Amino acid sequence: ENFAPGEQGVVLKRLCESEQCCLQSLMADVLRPFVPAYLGVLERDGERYVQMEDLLTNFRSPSIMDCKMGLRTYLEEEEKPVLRADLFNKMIAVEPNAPTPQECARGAITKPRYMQWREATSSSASLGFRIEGIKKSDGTLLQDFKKTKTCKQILKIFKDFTEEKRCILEQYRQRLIELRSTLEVSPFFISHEVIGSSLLFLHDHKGQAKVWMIDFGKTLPLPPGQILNHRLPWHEGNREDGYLWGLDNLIDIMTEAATQ
Ligand code: 4IP
Ligand code: MN
Repeated sequence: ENFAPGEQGVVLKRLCESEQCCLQSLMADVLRPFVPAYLGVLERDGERYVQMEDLLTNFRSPSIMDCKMGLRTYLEEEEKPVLRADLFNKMIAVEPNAPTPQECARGAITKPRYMQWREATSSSASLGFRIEGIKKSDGTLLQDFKKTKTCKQILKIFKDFTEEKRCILEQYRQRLIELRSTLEVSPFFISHEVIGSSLLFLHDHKGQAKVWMIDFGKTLPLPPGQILNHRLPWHEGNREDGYLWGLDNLIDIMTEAATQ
């Protein structure tokens, strides 16, 4: 529901101001080669869309993996006491015993509670990233990763995803290492809290493999002068996101997959 069909090579995503701001600033940052090109705003049927480069166009029936980065996946300002039955239902669908007796009695939980449970049940809390979904080149969708938590499980998924092709795994590893060194010098990255953003992995049978940063709807600029480390633990108020810590762990697992 967030996307609309665009011209050849262009993705239309429902406009979100914080995302648009990020894409715009990223075009002038060292991170530019790691994000889809921003192509401006388009209005259609009263709805505004951000236009961006379609990353898939250079690939022939690509295999796609989305990894959500960071140890925290919701904004601190989302700490609202709103009780939501839909999130309670999503929780019990994965883990019937997860809610407390009080939560069961209410049949509802808050968003931070849901998001923290998602982080703890997956690898977000323990490794600083999690696998969200995979689409194989034949079109099969794999989305059952909500309980994928350990390095060993992730290693196996990386190997399955790449069919253990050394050349693919090695390109992914190289690209992630380049991304890390670029993030470490990026004026954009040091001054933004990056929440709920993903790394998009794409490879095809021609043997190309690449990674991009996507989804900046919850990436927010810090007040002037404030910076983040991106490797420190989060505590209420420090706004740390664990992005680089997660990337360190992701690179370690990709390296293991590439060297076995
Ligand atoms: C979803 O949980 C994802 O975290 C969504 O993030 C988030 O949207 C949803 O919040 C939350 O319910 P599951 O992945 O377990 O389904 P993303 O958009 O990155 O997939 P937000 O709005 O936080 O981006 P709600 O509030 O939309 O339900
Ligand atoms: Mn996403």
